Amino acid sequence: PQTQKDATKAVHKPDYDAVRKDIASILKMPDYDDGSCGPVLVRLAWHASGTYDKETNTGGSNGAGMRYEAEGGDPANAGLEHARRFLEPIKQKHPWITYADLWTLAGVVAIKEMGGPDCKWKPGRTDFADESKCPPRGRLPDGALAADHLRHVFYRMGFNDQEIVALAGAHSLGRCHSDRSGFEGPWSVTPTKFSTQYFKLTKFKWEKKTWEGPVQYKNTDLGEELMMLPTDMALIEDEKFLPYVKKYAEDREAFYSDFAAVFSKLIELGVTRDDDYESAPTMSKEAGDEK
Ligand code: CCH
Repeated sequence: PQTQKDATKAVHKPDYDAVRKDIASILKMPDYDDGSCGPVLVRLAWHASGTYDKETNTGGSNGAGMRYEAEGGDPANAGLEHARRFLEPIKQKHPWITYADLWTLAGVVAIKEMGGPDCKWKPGRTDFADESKCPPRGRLPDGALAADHLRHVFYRMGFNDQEIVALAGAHSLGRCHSDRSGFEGPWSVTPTKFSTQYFKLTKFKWEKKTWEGPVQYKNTDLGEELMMLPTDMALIEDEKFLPYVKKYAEDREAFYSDFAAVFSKLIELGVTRDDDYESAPTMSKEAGDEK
């Protein structure tokens, strides 16, 4: 039977499951994009984490530096103010959670709720008190570039070619907005469902879109104009990336489990905790040890 002491402990234990439920409850948003803010929450978690540099052990999701102009104002982060705004009522309701934990957890919950895998998540990130520790701008990838740029950026974080391709599969979700990145349109006809669609699309024929905007590729075989960025095309043009693209297009299980492993690794980059830190119940082991 539960003792008085256990009950008191339960009350004081941060209730991450309650936060997860509240995140799940705000995803459906009929007036926003394709009816869900899930994709932009995934992008928030990724951009919070993707500034990591393994040489200097700087950047990463710890700190929630995007709250400050130094990082939030990086043109690469345009549009993510919407994601942060959507999460603000949840922060107000659960003020004990740090922004850095909330943003990464929101990405994990959104992936799961949109039909994706369970990505391990562990709390314990802290928020910077000011912007002095924000990473320099320019560390996130530029969609206008090619394979060597992808390797430069993702090797800096400590990822390999297979992990780069697995992560890119998140582009089954969401869309580009001309007023944010300059690019326009979705990659998939089901942008609010986590799937292998992005990899299947590589079998299509893509041509340069004729428009005023930056170079992007288009295909209308599925009745709707879908898009690929130059960096997406790099995955099928590069002979080392291509085998993983083909594999993930055919093997859903492999993609889901590799994606879960690499996304968990991404959101752990640069995060350090006290040894005696008590893990969340959903965490069975240290994220990122799989590979
Ligand atoms: Fe991405 N991404 N991404 N991306 N991304 C954009 C949107 C999303 C690149 C460029 C862009 C990842 C990797 C890359 C998402 C998840 C991930 C946009 C449009 C560009 C440009 C932004 C806009 O206009 O709103 C490039 C380059 C790379 C290099 O690899 C990775 C890794 C992930 C996650 C694991 C998601 C989700 C979106 C949709 C956001 C939305 O608002 O719908």
